[in-house]
Amino acid sequence: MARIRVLLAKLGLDAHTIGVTVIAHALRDAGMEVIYSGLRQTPEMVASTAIQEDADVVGLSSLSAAHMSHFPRVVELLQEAGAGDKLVLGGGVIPAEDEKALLEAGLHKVFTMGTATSEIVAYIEDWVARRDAQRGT
Ligand code: B12
Repeated sequence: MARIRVLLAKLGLDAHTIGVTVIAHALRDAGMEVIYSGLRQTPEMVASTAIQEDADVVGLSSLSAAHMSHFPRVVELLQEAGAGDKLVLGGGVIPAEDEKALLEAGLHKVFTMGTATSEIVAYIEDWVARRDAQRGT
């Protein structure tokens, strides 16, 4: 079975790197291929990297309150490029009322502070397994 490919990205001016680093290590330890975008990415850069890298999963991290503009834009750009079949996750400091709006905007799930990394690994593995079963691969 091919390794799950995950792009982790930090958007805009957000320089909080601890959470995304923790997630990167946890996903690598679980056997996934992790690509980290680095800081100061635009939604356009993230969508383009996700497509070029053929990522199964796009993980967006925000602790600087810019999630409401940046996260939905990444989903929109992926859909416009015909790549709307990727699992798009959000994480960081995200108020509960914003979480609902982000899910309505097309994110699959949002993981906030204190989430166990095992929960995130399990969610990704389960989503990919169900996708592959549907595709018959
Ligand atoms: C450490 C820290 C810093 C450090 C960052 C060091 C570094 N290299 O990362 C420093 C001192 C640099 C810093 C700076 C600032 N900070 Co600061 N910082 C924090 C603090 C105390 C902890 C963040 C942290 O690392 N947590 C530990 C990690 C493990 O948790 P996490 O990031 O939340 O990640 C978990 C989940 O969220 C999730 N997750 C995160 N990302 C992703 C991605 C995916 C794909 C998935 C699935 C899950 C996921 O999984 C992780 C594991 O559970 C928080 C307060 C807090 N309690 O969150 C404030 C906080 C984030 N900072 C804040 C602010 C305001 C700032 C500054 C603007 C302060 C200033 N005036 O200069 C600057 C901004 C700098 C910038 N350009 O971004 C605010 C943000 C407010 C908001 N969002 O509305 C907070 C919430 C403090 C507060 N209560 O006001 N900060």
